[in-house]
Amino acid sequence: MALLPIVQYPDPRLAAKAEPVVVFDDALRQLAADMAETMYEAPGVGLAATQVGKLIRMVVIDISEEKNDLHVLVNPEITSRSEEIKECEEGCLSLPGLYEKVKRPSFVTVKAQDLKGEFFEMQCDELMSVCVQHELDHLDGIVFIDHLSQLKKSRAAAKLAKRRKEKAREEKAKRENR
Ligand code: K1U
Ligand code: ZN
Repeated sequence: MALLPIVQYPDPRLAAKAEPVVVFDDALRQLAADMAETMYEAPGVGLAATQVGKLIRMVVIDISEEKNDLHVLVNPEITSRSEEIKECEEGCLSLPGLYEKVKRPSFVTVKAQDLKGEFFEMQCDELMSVCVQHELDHLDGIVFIDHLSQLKKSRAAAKLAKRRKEKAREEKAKRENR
């Protein structure tokens, strides 16, 4: 297994539409295992293949406290969305440290394939619903701040840039004090 580098916003790969998976082989299973390890290590509750620079339609999700309930969704599609909308705070491993409220349907049904190509369906609510919608957006080149108004998005991007500058400064100071 291997930890994979996570592509950081505004890398243009995050804005690309991912291609459907057509071959269900050992290489796909290895990528899913590496993505899961990367997600657990980050730590995060989801990760899309797009975020590790692979433009294929696969995501991994585990929202359990114990980190023992891994879902791998290949070629996922939302087949129904509730009319009810809920606003939840979201984060993203490609925009670390940034948290913003996003409005999305409260409940969704997702159809996907597993690593053998078998179809399954998931009814999602609460954090699973938010996470599934967030991860599926990544496969369509959408990041969570794209759901904000232009003004809020520019403020969020500025906040992220400021945070990155501060972090770089802190790391430089740490290196110089060594
Ligand atoms: O797609 C990603 O970058 C993963 C993202 C998923 C997500 C989180 C919250 C709302 C919507 C989507 C993350 O996991 S960000 C990290 C995070 O929020 C978290 C980390 C550890 C435990 C719980 C949450
Ligand atoms: Zn994300």
